[in-house]
Amino acid sequence: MKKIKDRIAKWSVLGLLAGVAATSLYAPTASAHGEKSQAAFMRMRTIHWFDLTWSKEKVNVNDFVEIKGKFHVFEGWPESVAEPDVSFLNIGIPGPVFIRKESYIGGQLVPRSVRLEIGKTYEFKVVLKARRPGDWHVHTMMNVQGGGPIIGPGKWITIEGSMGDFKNPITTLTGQTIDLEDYNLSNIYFWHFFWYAIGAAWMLYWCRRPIFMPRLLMTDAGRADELISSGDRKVAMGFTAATILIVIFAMSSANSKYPITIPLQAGTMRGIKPIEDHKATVAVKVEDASYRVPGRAMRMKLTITNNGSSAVRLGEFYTASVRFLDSDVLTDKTGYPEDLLAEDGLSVSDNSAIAPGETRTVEVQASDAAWEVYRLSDIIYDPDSRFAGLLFFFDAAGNREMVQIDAPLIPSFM
Ligand SMILES: [Cu+2]
Repeated sequence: MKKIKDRIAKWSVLGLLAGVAATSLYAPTASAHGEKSQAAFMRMRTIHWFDLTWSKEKVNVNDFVEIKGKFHVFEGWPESVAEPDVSFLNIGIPGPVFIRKESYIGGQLVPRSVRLEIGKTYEFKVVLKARRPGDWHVHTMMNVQGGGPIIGPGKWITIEGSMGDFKNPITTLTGQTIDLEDYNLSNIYFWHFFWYAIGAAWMLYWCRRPIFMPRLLMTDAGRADELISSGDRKVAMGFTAATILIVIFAMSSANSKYPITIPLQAGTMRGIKPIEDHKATVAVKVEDASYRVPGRAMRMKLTITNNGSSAVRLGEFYTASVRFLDSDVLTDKTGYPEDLLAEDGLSVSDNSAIAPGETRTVEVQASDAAWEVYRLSDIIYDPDSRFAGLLFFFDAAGNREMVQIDAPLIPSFM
């Protein structure tokens, strides 16, 4: 019996050590931050982010980074996500490692929620100011009331320097320049400490005498009145009067020190300007689309008609942040996040130029590890097996035509 007990003890100590070692030595860096676990069909069928640029990949504390781009609000918005009537252009970062200095949609400053229209394309710009040193994965994202976060592509940006140097100056309309990083902090410390101290003093006043048993017995014996003396009453009145007086005095002194104050500014902004609609000169019909389970690719059969005046080739298919390019037609020069860029992930059965007026049916395959890494393959678990995306066609001069596609996506198991 003793032997078995010893053995159990020995093995549990070993197990504990192994557990501690495994958890303390294994510290993976997350490369995506939330989007992978979202339903694939929702990522494909809500917002399409494209033409993204990042002004810098490495900055010092207090430097600015500008993220620009466009987003298209997909026509076939899912029922399970509320329509983007109240949306907020946000930035996905682990806390304020940057501060958001400015954000614009359609040239308009958007510090508040906005109303977006389904089917429209908008231009946006976000200006960030570096605050905390480190390597940060920065996402543009849209918060939709009743829908949650819709996360765009994330890019690693390095901040160097020391957070102690960070400054956030603003000039108020009363002509005073303050640093928002520590403005009003000492005042908040003072008043909270002050009232905590008064609360503690009130408790201390009573706790100097025996607190529980003698008082319980006195009260039970019907002598409760003797527990509160006339001196106690005076002290209580003093506390009451002082509290009210301090509140009134402090309020009037706050009013005289800050005579001009305004309420919090809020309210959804409507009338945000989308990019002018442009009727695509290329028409695409998805005949069918499928993907292998398991697998890293999806394929589509597309009937493409060129209604334009110059010959075009298919250069890119975008879905859910992943860009599949045909390197013969398009190479990325924007520094798009590597894990989301399939530089040669798009293969078209016949990608010779489609002449004006010509119609051609082609087999297109979009394949990359990102399909699995970003769990687009998990559409097999979704209750709506339809995809959506953007196709980009280019003519010889480099002019681009964007066509949105949307079709059922059928798994194939054999
Ligand atoms: Cu991330």
